[in-house]
Amino acid sequence: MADRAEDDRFMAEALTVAHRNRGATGSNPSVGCVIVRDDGDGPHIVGSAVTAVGGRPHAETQALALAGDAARGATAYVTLEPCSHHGKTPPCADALVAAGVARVVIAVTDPDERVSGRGLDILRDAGIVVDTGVLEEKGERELEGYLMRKRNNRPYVTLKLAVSADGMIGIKGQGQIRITGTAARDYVQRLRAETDAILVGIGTAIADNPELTCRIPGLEARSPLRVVIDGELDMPTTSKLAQTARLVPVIAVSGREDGSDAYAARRQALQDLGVEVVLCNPIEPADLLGALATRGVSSLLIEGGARTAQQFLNAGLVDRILLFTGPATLGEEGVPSPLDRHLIPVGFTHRQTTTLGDDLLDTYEYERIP
Ligand code: AOF
Ligand code: ZN
Repeated sequence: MADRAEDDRFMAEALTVAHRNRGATGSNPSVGCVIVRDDGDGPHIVGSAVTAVGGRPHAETQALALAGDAARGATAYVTLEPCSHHGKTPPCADALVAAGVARVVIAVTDPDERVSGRGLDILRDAGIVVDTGVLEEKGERELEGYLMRKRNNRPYVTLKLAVSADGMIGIKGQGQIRITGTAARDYVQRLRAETDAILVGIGTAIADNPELTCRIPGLEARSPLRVVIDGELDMPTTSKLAQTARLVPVIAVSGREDGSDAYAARRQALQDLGVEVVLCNPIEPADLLGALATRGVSSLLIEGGARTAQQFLNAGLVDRILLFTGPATLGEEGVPSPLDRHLIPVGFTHRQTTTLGDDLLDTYEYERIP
């Protein structure tokens, strides 16, 4: 008999394992697999793995390799339905069957049209006991980017805003203003590492000259793809973004070429530095998200500024808001934020408040009607 509490406990462990490579598995979801056996002395983990950086090998084959013979008769906890397709690797469902696993517990079934339900069939046809929907809601959260891209052909969009106590995001003409403290900035750095792509408008790219990379020691390689909405291609060639484009990719999304020599020259100069120029006219949030999804981007973090945030909010294309509120007051010189703790757009539900040093982090999620 399956023990509900035990299933929840090991699926929670599989979800923790899955989280390790979030944002680092390309277009593949980061899946966790934990193999557990019980020889009468209580359950213990004999193999545990996450989808490899880059997306392959998948989680199950690695966990099975670690378990070896101990996988025979064991239970495998997997956060996503094991694959059934011959893609770049053979099907994980076949590998679970070959290893003699007795039971497979799954959080979320796979919407990938090559898999969807067939992974379950392979397992059941081989006589394996299959239980789905264990910690499904948590699983859906962990896989939110992948699921959004598969179901809606767009990335899951998180809007991050840092506002002063009086609801300002900065001071005009003063570049990057310190609104939040180190704990909040560390949090954002970590978030960047877990996200596929990051987006800012050209106003922010010029005013703040941000690098938008992850600078946590050891996680530099997890910096996201950097995307700038840059209608006229005004990104300075001297900006940190342009200067580091060969190290961490940068896309400038521009309106259609205006035919002028000056535009062509700006474009060439950026391309010479390694910036990829993507034409999109008009630059509509929905089209932009579709183009990013086609490139395999499953999660997008919007980091500014006010205009870009407003554009995506107006289009109904923000799924989560992370609102950092610092203690300082910026006063009349400030640039007002499109939202603050007292003014949250309709449709968003407050999820939690966390204290980070002297700052508050409020999380809101858009409630979609299924
Ligand atoms: C699994 N375990 O760890 C992951 C899975 O391009 P491929 O051949 O690697 O296939 C990508 C698909 O594999 C992806 O869309 C999803 O259905 C599945 N991902 N499956 O069994 C894993 N990451
Ligand atoms: Zn697989």
